[in-house]
Amino acid sequence: MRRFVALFFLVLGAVVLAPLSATAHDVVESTSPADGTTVDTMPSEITLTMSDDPIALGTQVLVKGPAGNVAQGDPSVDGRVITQRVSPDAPAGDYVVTYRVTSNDGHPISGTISFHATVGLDGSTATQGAAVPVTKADPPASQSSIVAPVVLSVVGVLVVLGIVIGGWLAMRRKQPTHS
Ligand SMILES: [Cu+2]
Repeated sequence: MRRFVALFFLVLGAVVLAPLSATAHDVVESTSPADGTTVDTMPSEITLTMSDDPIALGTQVLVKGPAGNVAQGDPSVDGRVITQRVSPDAPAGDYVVTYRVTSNDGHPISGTISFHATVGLDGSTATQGAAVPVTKADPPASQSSIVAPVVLSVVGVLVVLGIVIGGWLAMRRKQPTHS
């Protein structure tokens, strides 16, 4: 019985702790340019600073403006910072940066930031146009990834508890009674 109790708590611990260790995935802490801002001159590179070192594999950054996507070459990953170079032909105007990054825990993170450049790298100018819709880095995914494992943990514990108690009762019942 003592071994049985020890095994039960071992399984219980594994069920409760395993999902919790996988809940914290990285977020984009800051960007340059910052989301929703106006910059005087179009930057020659866009940077995203993550909360932890991302996995370089699968990193994608698009910089879409009046002339389409002006991202030049592949993004580079240096520690927590992802850098995307911008074409020297990038005009002034409204830009939407769409990123897809592989979090340290292997989860993909995607989102967009927007900014306005008053002067382009090509020397053109643009007054601020209509507000560009801003989408924050996937909050529904991060919320569900915290709630779901906790719910699964509780369900898992109840299932394990049921199996253990049921098994124990069945074993007791099967034992021959001494008359
Ligand atoms: Cu994650």
